[in-house]
Amino acid sequence: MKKIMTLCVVHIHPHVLLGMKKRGFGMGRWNGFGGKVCVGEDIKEAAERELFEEASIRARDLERVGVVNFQWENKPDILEVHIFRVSDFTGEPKEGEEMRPEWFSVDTIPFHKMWPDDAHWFPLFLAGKKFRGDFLFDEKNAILKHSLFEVEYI
Ligand code: 8OG
Repeated sequence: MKKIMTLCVVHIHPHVLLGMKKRGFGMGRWNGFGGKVCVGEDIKEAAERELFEEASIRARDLERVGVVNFQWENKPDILEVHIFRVSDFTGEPKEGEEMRPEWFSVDTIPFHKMWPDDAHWFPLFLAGKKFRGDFLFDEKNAILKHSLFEVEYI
């Protein structure tokens, strides 16, 4: 089954806002803010809602820049993650039940405490590119196979 997910990375050069995931899937990793798309909302609305729920900020300018599929060996599910760049927002990032937000310089992004695919697509993200990708993980979340390419339109 395919699950559609969102992921917002606030990028106000030379900084990005990441959140430490405090519980559930991806716990202990820094990541952007996002989650599942609910019935009745479109993907962009879901991205805006999750950003507010997890970081207490409202996107004023968000653009979809990537779509990446994640699959695990011997598992039927496909996560289709829609990645958004947020380049303006209102409010103050605030810690919630799920995430602890923190600003990082683009030179010190903590890739060793992030999903392993992030080291692949973040450079494209930071360079302002649009991209599509596919990643296959093993049961320990190590990358077995991947493809990633720049696209003109997403
Ligand atoms: O609702 P939940 O917290 O489970 O949503 C998971 C979030 O994690 C969602 O924003 C999508 C995102 N996500 C994955 N896989 C990966 C990944 O491999 N890398 C990154 N950076 N984010 C991911 O589900």
